[in-house]
Amino acid sequence: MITMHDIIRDGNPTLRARAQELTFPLSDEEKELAHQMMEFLENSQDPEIAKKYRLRAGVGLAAPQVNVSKRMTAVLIPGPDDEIIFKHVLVNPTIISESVRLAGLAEGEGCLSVDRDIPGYVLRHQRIKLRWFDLEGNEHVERLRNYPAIVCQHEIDHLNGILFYDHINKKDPFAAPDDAVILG
Ligand code: SB7
Ligand code: NI
Repeated sequence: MITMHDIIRDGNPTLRARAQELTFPLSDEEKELAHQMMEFLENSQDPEIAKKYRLRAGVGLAAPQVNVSKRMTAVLIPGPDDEIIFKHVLVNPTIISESVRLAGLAEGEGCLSVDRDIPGYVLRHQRIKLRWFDLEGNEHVERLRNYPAIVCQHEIDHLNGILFYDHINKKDPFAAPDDAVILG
C-alpha cells in the first residue's frame, strides 16, 4: 500500500517536471499504480486506517507525487453522508474549456507534497470541461464546477510541474477579483 513515505516532497525535481502521456493499453504496472493511488485516497479518508498508518487526508493524488512522471491522477471527493461526488482515475486529463470566472477556497489549499501551510487564495477556473481516459482507454467528458473543478485543476497542475502556491499573489495573498467565488 502507498503511505506518506512513498509521497515525495517539494524540492524533489519530479514535482517540477512535465509528466509523460500514457499510451494504451496501459501496462499491468500502470493499472496497479492507479489502483494503489485510489486505495491511498480511500485509506486516507477512513479515520481508523488514517490514524493507524498516519496518513494525511487527501482528495487527490497525482502519479508524480509518488515519483512516477506519468499523466495519471486519482480523485476521490466525498459528499455528505457516505455519498461520493467524484471518484475517478484520470489518465491523460485535459481541460477542454474553462470559465473566465475564478473560484478559490476560503481556507486556501494544501498539498500532500508540501509540508508547510501556505496561506492565500489559489484562484482557479470556477467551471471546467474536463476530458480524460479511464484505465481501459475509454474517453470521458464531464463539466465540473467549484470544489471538484478546483481539485482536478490542482491535480492537473501536478502533471505540469506546478504547485498550488505558484498561484498565490505574493504581494497580497488574499487579493481576488470582485466576481471571484470564494468557497467557504
Ligand atoms: C485542496 C486540496 C487538494 C486539491 C485542491 C484543494 C488536494 C490535496 C492533496 N494533494 O496534494 C493532491 O495533489
Ligand atoms: Ni497536491
